[in-house]
Amino acid sequence: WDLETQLSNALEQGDLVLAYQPKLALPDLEIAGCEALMRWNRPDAGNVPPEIFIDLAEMTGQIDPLTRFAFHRAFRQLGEWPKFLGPIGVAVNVTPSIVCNPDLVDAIQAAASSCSVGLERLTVEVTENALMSDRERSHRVLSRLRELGVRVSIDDFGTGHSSLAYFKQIPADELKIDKSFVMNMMADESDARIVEQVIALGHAFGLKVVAEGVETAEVAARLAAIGCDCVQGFHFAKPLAPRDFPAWA
Ligand code: G
Ligand code: MN
Repeated sequence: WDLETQLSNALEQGDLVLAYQPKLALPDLEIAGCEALMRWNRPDAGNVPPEIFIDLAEMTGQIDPLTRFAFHRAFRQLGEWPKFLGPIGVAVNVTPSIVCNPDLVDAIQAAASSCSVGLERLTVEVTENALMSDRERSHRVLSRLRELGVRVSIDDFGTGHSSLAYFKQIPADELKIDKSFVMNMMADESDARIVEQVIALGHAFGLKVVAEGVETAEVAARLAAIGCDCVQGFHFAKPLAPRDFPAWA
């Protein structure tokens, strides 16, 4: 109850911010883009983890303004970063209720045009479960976004409830292998095999494959060896404050 009230004030007070974690292309580790991750800094009470406040926002109807804020802030950020970064793209996460809502398309278009950013610089990340909650509507929204040039990424792949029957018609450009498989792949050969086969599956369907949760150089090297397209994780960078991103780059 307390958090719910605080969350509605947090947006207005500027306590919700985006951190940016780089996505790097293998094998050269060029910056392929970044993922915007929302953080809630409570001045006197410490941070609330995103798993908690995003779920809370989804349950209390506050996810809509939060998502609009994320798109707008992320687009604005692209315009604020120094030119040497080039026209890098940004990925924004959307929840189950949002991906089924046709208003998403208008909100994204409005945010992009008010910041003069092309839609081809945006990736929308959506989990398998979000897609499965209302297949028809999410399919329609994502297909429309792709027509406009937005990339679609299936997040946390391998942990949700999608089936192969649905997979073959998923309107997506990218698969992100869930970090639970990636983090363990040097210790657990089963995880390594899953990662390898998901890469093959993604490529068979013309998708780029990203491994998230890359925490060591060994994992990065192995991913490069088995043909993964992109890596993201603490080994390269934690989610960074906006001004730290160009410094890191
Ligand atoms: O589900 P999604 O991929 O959007 O989750 C991203 C979350 O994973 C972020 O909260 C981010 O801080 C975290 N994360 C990013 N890289 C790593 C990593 O290398 N290891 C771990 N344990 N978590 C990570
Ligand atoms: Mn994500």
